[in-house]
Amino acid sequence: MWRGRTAARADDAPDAIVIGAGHNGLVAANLLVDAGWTVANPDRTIMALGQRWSWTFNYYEQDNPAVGAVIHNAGTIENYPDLYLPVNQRILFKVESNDVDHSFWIPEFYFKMDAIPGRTNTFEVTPTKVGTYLGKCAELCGAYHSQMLFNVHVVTLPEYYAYLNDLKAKGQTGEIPVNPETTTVPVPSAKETTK
Ligand SMILES: [Cu+2]
Repeated sequence: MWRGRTAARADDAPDAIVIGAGHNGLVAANLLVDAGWTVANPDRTIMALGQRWSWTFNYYEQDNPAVGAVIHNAGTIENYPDLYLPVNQRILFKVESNDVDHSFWIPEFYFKMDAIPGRTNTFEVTPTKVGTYLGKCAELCGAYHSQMLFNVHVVTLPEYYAYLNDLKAKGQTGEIPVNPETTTVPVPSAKETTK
């Protein structure tokens, strides 16, 4: 198990603290974590599901009276999904793939984790700064790999709940599970012809 801080900044304040269990104890750029490893009592649990070529996020808030449901948000090539994270909360991530190897990457967290079909990789992160960041796929996964972007919003806990309750009101409840049968995010025809 390792505990890493982001690289030193001028104000010496990391954007996030990442905790994981590695095979070799290195704070490596591409950390692989054994399936089944879990953080004890995380504040929040979120699944990041990669597929060609976007991300789906599931927020497991069914036991939390402030939300009371699993909430999902799925992106497409044309509409990058948002990922909301509450500041100063310990967030357990489960990283999954529907099809090929992807890699969940938030460059400003100095961390990425592979999304591999058939296994669950986990890590814990505690964002420590409110802000907006860009997330990416760090594993070349096909024609639209570079479109696998997502917007990361580190917000206060009340703002996080407000966001999830907004999605709940829109009917985005229930888990979108790993499902290799629904692998490919539709490619818009306009983009197809321009590539
Ligand atoms: Cu990818």
